[in-house]
Amino acid sequence: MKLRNLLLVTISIATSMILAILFVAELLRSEKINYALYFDGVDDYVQVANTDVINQIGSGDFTFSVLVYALESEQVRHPQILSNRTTNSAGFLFGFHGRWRGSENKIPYVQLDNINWIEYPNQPNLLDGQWHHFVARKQGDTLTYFADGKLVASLTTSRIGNYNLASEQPLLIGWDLVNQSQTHFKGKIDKLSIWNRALTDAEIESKMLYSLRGNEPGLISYWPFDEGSGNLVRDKSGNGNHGTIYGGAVWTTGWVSEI
Ligand SMILES: [Ca+2]
Ligand SMILES: [Ca+2]
Repeated sequence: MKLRNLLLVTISIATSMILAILFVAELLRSEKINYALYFDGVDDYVQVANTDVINQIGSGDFTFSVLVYALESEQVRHPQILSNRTTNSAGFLFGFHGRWRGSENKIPYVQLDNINWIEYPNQPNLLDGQWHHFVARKQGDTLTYFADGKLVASLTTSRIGNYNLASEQPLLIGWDLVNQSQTHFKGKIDKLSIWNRALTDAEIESKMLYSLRGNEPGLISYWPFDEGSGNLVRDKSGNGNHGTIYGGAVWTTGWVSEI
């Protein structure tokens, strides 16, 4: 083989290898894109048809976890993240309550048994145009809230412990069917998960909720919101609790670690 041909073959092989490396790098990059779902605050929501997602919890322990990116000034009065209410006293709410009793911002909370469990001062503002992590945990008679991994409030009563949050209403993300005009959330929702056990303080502080595998003990639904297209929101827990997008909620960039 002449030197010139050898050189051409070498260049050709090298080019192919570089292209292959670039192709693999692009594949890896595209798999790492973290999407979220953007709700318009008007008529967007996601419905999970299987009521067993919540009903299997009954009056047992639970943990709800979500990452949100939103502005309070753009919200209706009580924007919700999760709900399954059929009436004020059947089902639950997990989201934000309007300013109340002198609070300076909307209050991250849970409603159980027709009670808004929010009687504490200095509520954290999670609707300030940055990503925030909000967790609500029920353990026995105690309901505890965590903002960005830090415990911010804890309430204890048998009324919390005894309440069964099951209902006949499918689970909704971003809206509440009972208070339709005042509950559409406006902003991004990412990495939403539901557990049928009380996560420990350490688990919540560890940021494990930012990168779940899907097979963690007690995880009964996990929506990473990474589809990036289409109207299906897949449950990565393996339990098949997929959601359907209504109202035209759009895919957008998700939580990013540097924030
Ligand atoms: Ca995501
Ligand atoms: Ca819409």
